[in-house]
Amino acid sequence: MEGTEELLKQLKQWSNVAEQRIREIPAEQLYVSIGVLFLTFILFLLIRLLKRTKSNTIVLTGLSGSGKTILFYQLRDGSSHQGTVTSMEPNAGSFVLHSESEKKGKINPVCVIDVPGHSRLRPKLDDYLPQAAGLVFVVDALDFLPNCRAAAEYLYDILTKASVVKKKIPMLILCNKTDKVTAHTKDFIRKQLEKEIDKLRTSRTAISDADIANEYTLGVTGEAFAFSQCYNKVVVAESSGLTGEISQVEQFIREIVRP
Ligand SMILES: Nc1nc2c(ncn2[C@@H]2O[C@H](COP(=O)(O)OP(=O)(O)OP(=O)(O)O)[C@@H](O)[C@H]2O)c(=O)[nH]1
Ligand SMILES: [Mg+2]
Repeated sequence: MEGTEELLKQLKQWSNVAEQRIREIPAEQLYVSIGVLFLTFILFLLIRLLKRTKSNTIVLTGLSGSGKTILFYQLRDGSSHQGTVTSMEPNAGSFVLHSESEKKGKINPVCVIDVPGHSRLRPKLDDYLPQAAGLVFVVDALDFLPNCRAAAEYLYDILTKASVVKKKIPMLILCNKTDKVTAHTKDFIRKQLEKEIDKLRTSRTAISDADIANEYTLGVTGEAFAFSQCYNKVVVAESSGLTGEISQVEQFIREIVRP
């Protein structure tokens, strides 16, 4: 008991001395010190924030059968591994792109995640979006028209997700399977998807509030939808996972994850 009283007395004495010392400091000096402390704190927060946003993850998404897994193999091994089957689990790997494996010097690896397109497995995408630095939405350019609506719906869902909008995650719409002459061009695919999303916009905003799962709305009201109106950058490119023509997707990846 006596010990506690003694300690309290001592503490009071110390606080009095501290108060007196602070009073003795000129006001300007005090403000400068507080300012410096505040700035250091802000700088520390900024460094933490910048470090966290520097992700090297690229997420491959798109409908089932569009060619994500073959692209994953091409990026990693430079080979299509003689075909694939519908994926039941995401594929993930951190590697230096196969086309860069001959290059000298240290090259930063890329973490690529291939999320299956089956509707039951699509919710897995939400697990990877927080760490995504870029998104590649793969479209089957060969069998495009019958799947246009479904692709537009999936795209709409992704482009209105808070995790994509808030972080403005850049997206590449990759028209795959261009090795076949009957494949549609990327301009045709872009225009069709824009038209389809425009229709979706009207129908989805007409649904009652309770049913709306989309977190953000797309485009400019009163104007026809175009990808250029998106909060994040959306670009279109072509590829063939089968023949290994993947330079455009590699370029997109390397613009985000610097080698
Ligand atoms: N002609 C042609 N066929 C391709 C190309 N890329 C993929 N395919 C074929 O398309 C089919 C589907 O390819 P996958 O890579 O398994 O498709 P996926 O997007 O991973 O499909 P899920 O795993 O179901 O989401 C396979 O039979 C491939 O051989 C391409 O560039 N050209
Ligand atoms: Mg797959």
